[in-house]
Amino acid sequence: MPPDNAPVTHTLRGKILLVTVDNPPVNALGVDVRRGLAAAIDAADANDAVAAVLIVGAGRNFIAGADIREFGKPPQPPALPDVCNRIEASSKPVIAAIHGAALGGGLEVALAAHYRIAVAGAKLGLPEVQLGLLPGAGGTQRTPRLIGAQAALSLMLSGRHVGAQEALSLGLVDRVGASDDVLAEGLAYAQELLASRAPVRRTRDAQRVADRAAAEAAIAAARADTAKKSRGLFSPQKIVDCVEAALNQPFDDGLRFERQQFLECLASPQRAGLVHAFFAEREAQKAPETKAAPPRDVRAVGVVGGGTMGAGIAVAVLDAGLPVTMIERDDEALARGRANVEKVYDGLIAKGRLTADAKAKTLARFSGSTSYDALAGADLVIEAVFEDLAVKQAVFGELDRVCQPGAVLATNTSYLDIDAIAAGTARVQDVIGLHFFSPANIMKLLEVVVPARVSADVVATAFDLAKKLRKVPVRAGVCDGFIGNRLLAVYRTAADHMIEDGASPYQIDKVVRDFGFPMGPYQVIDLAGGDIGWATRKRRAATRDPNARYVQIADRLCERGWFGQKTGRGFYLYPQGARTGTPDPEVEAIIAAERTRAGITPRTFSDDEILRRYLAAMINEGANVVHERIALRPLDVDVTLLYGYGFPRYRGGPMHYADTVGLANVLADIRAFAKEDPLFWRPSPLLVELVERGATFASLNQSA
Ligand code: T1G
Ligand code: NAD
Repeated sequence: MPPDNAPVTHTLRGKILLVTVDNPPVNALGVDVRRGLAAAIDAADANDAVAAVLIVGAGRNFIAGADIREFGKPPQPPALPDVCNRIEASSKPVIAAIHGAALGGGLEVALAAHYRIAVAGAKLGLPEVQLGLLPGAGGTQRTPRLIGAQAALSLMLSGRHVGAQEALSLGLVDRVGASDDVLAEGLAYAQELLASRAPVRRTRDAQRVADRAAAEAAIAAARADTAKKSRGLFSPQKIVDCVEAALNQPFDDGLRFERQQFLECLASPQRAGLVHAFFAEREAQKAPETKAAPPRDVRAVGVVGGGTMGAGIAVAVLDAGLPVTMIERDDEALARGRANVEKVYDGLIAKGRLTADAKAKTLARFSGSTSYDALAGADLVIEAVFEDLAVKQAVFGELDRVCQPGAVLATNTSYLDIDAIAAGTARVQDVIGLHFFSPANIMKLLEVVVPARVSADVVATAFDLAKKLRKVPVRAGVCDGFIGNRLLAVYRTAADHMIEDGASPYQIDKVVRDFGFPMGPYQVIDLAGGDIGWATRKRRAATRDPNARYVQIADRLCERGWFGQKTGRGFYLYPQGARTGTPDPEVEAIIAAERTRAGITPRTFSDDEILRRYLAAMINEGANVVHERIALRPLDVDVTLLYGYGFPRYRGGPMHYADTVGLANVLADIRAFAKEDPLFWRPSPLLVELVERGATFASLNQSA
């Protein structure tokens, strides 16, 4: 009998052997859990007093999958496919009773069982594709047999979670419990099966994939779809290959084929990038202040400014179930602010994703005013007015006057000095930066910008709010552009230098897209509006280093009013409001004229050189923000670029990517580029130090 503190224990309940997986925090299938499960089935088979086996999870989940922390380490037997085969081969009926998460290997364990019951709140899924993997413990062979090829492919290629009722309708489970007491429901179901002399029923023998025509059509459709949509991802096609094997090969041959494909995915750098992203986004949510102080209670939120950001922020807060009070300058602007909020919900109704009734219920928590006194009861206020220091300081003066003691005062500024904004109040300890990204109700990233004199519980409150808004928070220090916009300014400048030196903006955009970004830098400018960057450049002109190279090409376009999609042309042409631009020969002519003005003889750039310069600029500035503790760890830079700037997730972020190409190589590139421009290409002291020590950025990712 295993010791009580073993991650898997079993005890006899009448004729049922109750097997409990208890491996906090999510019952991941680490080596001891795998051994415990196999041993439990052996014990059941060897004990005549046992007529059936019931597997449950302790805590909030059934089993959340393989232990992701074991990936990349030497494998320890038994492998999970063998454990699943052992469960399936049991001579006694095995029942899985599911609550919380049954994901990846956790669902595969349940599929290897002979019967499955789920209770309300359960979430079942095969999300391995999100980790660059595939269900490698029989999932690609058992799932199609149980629910058919089309449903299995949809589950495995999307990685989405399904609830108990949908799992029942799909055929993933046999029963949904009447109550959410998983143990009671599991035991009752096992009793019922025993009473009805239910036989051992092996999923490998299920026949849903036998409908060849349907299966072949589903496989062909999935193959075409992944070719179009997988954007460089490695494992989706392999999932389709495995389901095809399930259709065409005997179970054990299919299982061997699956194992081979799984091991190839495991060895792929994409798996390493996606697993890094998985843990990095969870680590980013742990700032020192969140451990030092509990968050303040936030039940009512104010938003000042109802423009692009204010409205999006209001929607994000409303969607989190909180009441919002919006403040605007005047009635007309307030009406515009409310209309901006309503527009989001009307859009959802038009797409059939929201009912008018639900919209009305949500907007019942929205109120607006032109008087700041309306914010007297707010626990937290987010300011999103014009990007002007004096305007913001005036707003914070008003907030200081009307807000209750202990209210958190946040600014959504993109670039301004938050210490200077706070200094205008008598409560600097309550002022913080909450930098949302447009559209604020969609973009997951939230830079929590920590000024010098803010109190720890205010920072903790910001992180807690991020969780409520389902955002991914990253702690950032105060500097021009914080983490994301600071890096953006540098790698965008590197791109501008290449254009003036001979590259085409269209070539650069293609190289960046081929690397995995959804858009290149010039498509992004056209989407966001060239006028925003132009205003920033003009604001910075007075303090710009006169020795620094300044490329004026974007200014030439803005002077013509070519701001991008919103004006029908920018770096690209957008005829009739097209969303995809076409290269513009007039832009190339302007670039040629600028080269002549700057006395530059253009040269050709290979795609490889463009990519190395673009990423070297990004990585080097990433190292600078870590060196200056604007970002506490390289993973904070990675999470920022992944969630706010389109960095391809399977590459893990710029700092993780730098480790994969080798910091010495990145530094060598920077030193080579510095020969032509030593002012722009100054190697980060941190990068130099790590290379000298033979260390990696990953070595700095310990808990903050
Ligand atoms: N392995 C190791 N640690 C895990 C883990 C896992 N599978 N899942 C979660 N954790 C840690 C996580 O890092 C965090 O740690 C804590 O648990 C709580 O997680 C062969 C190969 C289950 C829905 O992809 O989706 O099976 O930060 O903050 O919001 O086919 O975690 O506290 O130190 O996310 O309540 C497939 C991944 C694996 C599921 C819970 N499984 N996990 O969400 O908590 S591949 C998955 C989740 C596989 C087989 C293949 C979520 C959750 P810390 P959390 P949560
Ligand atoms: P916007 O021009 O769309 O909206 C600003 C709103 O503030 C206007 O509706 C205006 O009426 C209102 N306003 C101005 N002064 C006010 C006052 N004293 N009291 C109440 N309301 C007032 O601007 P935006 O794009 O929403 O940007 C707002 C802030 O968010 C800026 O600081 C900007 O830098 C920042 N930001 C913008 C983006 C973006 O992509 N647009 C992204 C992140 C952060």
